Amino acid sequence: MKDIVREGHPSLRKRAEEVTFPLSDEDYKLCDDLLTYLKNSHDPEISVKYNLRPGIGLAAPQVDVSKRIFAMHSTEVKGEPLSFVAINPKIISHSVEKTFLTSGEGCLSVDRPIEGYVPRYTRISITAFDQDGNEFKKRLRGLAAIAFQHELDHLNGIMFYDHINKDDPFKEIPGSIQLERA
Ligand code: SB7
Ligand code: NI
Repeated sequence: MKDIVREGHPSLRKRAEEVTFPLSDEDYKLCDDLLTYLKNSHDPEISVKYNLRPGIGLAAPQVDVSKRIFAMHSTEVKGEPLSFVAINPKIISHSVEKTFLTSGEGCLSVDRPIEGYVPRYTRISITAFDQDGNEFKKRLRGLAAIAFQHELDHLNGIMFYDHINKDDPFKEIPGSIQLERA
């Protein structure tokens, strides 16, 4: 897999292309690589050896592939372990309630810390396709929902800081609950 591209790279600002099935061998491998990267980034030995920053998600445009694919992997989220690849993902419904991480968001494609609240839906229902072309549905909430929305934004050329209030980054977000990261 190619290196993670950083802010200023045009792939991060494009709308990524819909994927068709069956996947090409190349796309199939890309899915594996995205998920493997995330798993490795959580491994204490591998992450140190290869200098990987831990991430809970990684989207294809971040490795300069402008396609609607991302992976998510987290052990932080309560309940079932969260680890999947999402192809042509969609949010089919969402709560009115919003949420935000009190510590803000970060991005593997952004090397500088950017502070401020990023409003997200607290609960979302999503559909996506897996690597074999099977559609699946999930309900996500809290950190998992936040991460999914962060990744979906990458497929639409949106960066997390686009959502931060420029005049007052820590301005209260109406109708929202705050989420503290463990
Ligand atoms: C904080 C970090 C992430 C999502 C939500 C809150 C993901 C960081 C890794 N990424 O750059 C993935 O696009
Ligand atoms: Ni990101």
